[in-house]
This record gives sequence, C-alpha cells and structure tokens, in this order.
Amino acid sequence: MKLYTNPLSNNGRKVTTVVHHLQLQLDVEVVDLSKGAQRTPEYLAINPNGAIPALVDGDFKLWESNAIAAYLADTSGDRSFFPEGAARYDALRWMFWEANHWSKALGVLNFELLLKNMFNMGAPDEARVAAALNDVRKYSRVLNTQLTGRAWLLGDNVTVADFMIGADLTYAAMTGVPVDEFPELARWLSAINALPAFVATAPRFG
Ligand SMILES: N[C@@H](CCC(=O)N[C@@H](CS)C(=O)NCC(=O)O)C(=O)O
Repeated sequence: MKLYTNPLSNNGRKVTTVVHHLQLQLDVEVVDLSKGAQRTPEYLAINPNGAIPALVDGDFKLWESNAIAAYLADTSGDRSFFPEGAARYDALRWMFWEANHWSKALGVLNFELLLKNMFNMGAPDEARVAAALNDVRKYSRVLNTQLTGRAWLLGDNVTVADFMIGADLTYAAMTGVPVDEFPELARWLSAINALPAFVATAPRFG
C-alpha cells in the first residue's frame, strides 16, 4: 500500500495518525504541494482532484481522507477503533459532520490566518474570519455537549472519528480557535494531542 500525503496538511494528518495508531506498514510519498506536485498528470491519475491524501492498494485507488481512514481502520480489523453495528454509523455520522461542517469552518481560519501569510496572498479577510469563528463556536458547542460525560466522542474508546475531528485542530492554537471556552472540548483535545499517534505526527517547521 502507498499513501500520498504531506506532513503539514490536516487532511494528511487525519490519515497518518490512523496509520501510526494502527501500526500499519505502508509506503509514504510526500507530495510537495508548494511545487504543484499534486497537479502532475501522474498524480492526477491517482486523485483527479489534485489533492492529498490518496491511497493506492494494488488496483484500488482511494481519495478523501475520511474514506481512506475508514478503509485502513476497517481492514486492520481493530473493532474498538472502528466499531461494527450501529456504533459504526455513529462514527460515520461524526466523520460526515467533520467533512461538511467542522473542517470547513476551521479550513477558513487556516487559509485566512496561516496560508495567506505563508504564500504572500495578502491580508486576511476579516469578515470571513469572523464568520468562520462564529461557525467554529457553533460546532464547538455541539462537540462540547457530546463530550460531556464521555471520555471520547462515542464513549469509552477512542475511535477513528475522534482522530478525524482532532486532526482538524492541528493549527487551533496558531489560528486562535477558542477551545478554552468549551471545557469538555479542551479536555478532549489535550487527550487527543497526548496520544502517541498525534505526538508523532505533529507538524515540524524548518
Ligand atoms: N476533502 C478532501 C480535502 C483534501 C484537500 O483539500 N487537501 C489539500 C491539503 S489539506 C490539498 O491537497 N490541496 C492542494 C491544492 O488544493 O492544490 C479530503 O478530506 O481528503
């Protein structure tokens, strides 16, 4: 199996944390997004969206970070990390929520407050930042409620859904995500960041 990713990407980290947690052996190729390696014809044949992460397992090509994470979690057979039955749909519910709401709101903050500066793309659009912060607060409230009385998102065991939602917060401190306004979310994020998979995949600059 081969994973195409980039160590600075949240979406990449969603998968590399899973790889680390499940101790999977696979080849990893870093796609240099700053040089446009995601838009070469060879890479577009793997992911026509021109984005990382992507996974190749024999003839099977898979893109979308949540789908890759679910595939790896399922094929690993770890039923605590990716449960069966109704709990699986509970995990998937949170993963769809992550893709549709959580990652989008946080993605605006990452773009406006980090990427624009990194790539000399001008000043942050303050109106977009304010709107995204509104959304982040709205969704943080949802998470805070869900985490009240639960160690992890689904209960006693950490699951792939925690990993997806947690990896989106990679740059939370740098972008001023108001995690401390939500005590259960803050408690959970500390626990996520202390997991060996998250320690090992924390982005390193320079
Ligand atoms: N929904 C996709 C998003 C993938 C994505 O946007 N990846 C970014 C890095 S975080 C990327 O490769 N961007 C390259 C580009 O847009 O040129 C997923 O979850 O995998």
